[in-house]
Amino acid sequence: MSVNKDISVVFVLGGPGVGKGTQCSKLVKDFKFKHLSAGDLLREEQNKEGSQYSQIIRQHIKDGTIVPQEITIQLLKNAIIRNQEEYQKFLIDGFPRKMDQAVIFEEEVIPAKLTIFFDCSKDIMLERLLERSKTSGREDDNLESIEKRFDTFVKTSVPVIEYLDKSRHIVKKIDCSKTVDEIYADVKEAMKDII
Ligand code: UP5
Ligand code: MG
Repeated sequence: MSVNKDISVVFVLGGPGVGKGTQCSKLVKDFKFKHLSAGDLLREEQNKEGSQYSQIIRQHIKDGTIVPQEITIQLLKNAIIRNQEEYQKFLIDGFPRKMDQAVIFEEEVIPAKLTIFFDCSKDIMLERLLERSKTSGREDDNLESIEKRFDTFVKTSVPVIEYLDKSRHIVKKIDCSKTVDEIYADVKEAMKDII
């Protein structure tokens, strides 16, 4: 089966802990979006009994590096296909975060209509992640992994956002240093043509 070309895809990008998942959860309460977090799909695959990818996913997540694109793209593509009868609009959270992923996904799955880029300082993201680490149970919510995730974001993922902005002209940047509700108001404004 293939992806229906009539669906709309929005990439939701930004550094670790900036609030991508939080804002996507608010959007799905108010609008009919399917929220697909690449990180959540990878964690689910990692924990699946008998998955041949468990080890490789676990290692990359712990090291804050990017899982090979073919694994993540296949998981996303399958999830879109499973949901495209019910949903017309998809929030793809935390993907693409490496150039090869961006190019292959847009060529072989579907081009995105819009990219929301959540931006705030590293200090704020760190504070949010350390707070979340008290309860999240995530294997990468520790200082060592968090530093590596920041490093990968700056070196590998920021160039993808620049590419989507300068070459594809589909990026809207949102200041995420504010409260959840203030940010959400800006998100709705940035997405008004799609919601
Ligand atoms: N919070 C949120 N907004 C707030 C606000 N305005 N004010 C105060 N607090 C706020 O939020 C983080 C915390 O902050 C929460 O406690 C929240 O309540 C609070 P959240 O919404 O969870 O932030 P989010 O941006 O979703 O952070 P997350 O940790 O999920 O981002 P990452 O990008 O680091 O994680 P992800 O799950 O996307 O990826 C994990 C790993 O998977 C990657 O490091 C990588 O190894 C792998 N991966 C790939 O290899 N390929 C991919 O394509 C995707 C992931
Ligand atoms: Mg998240």
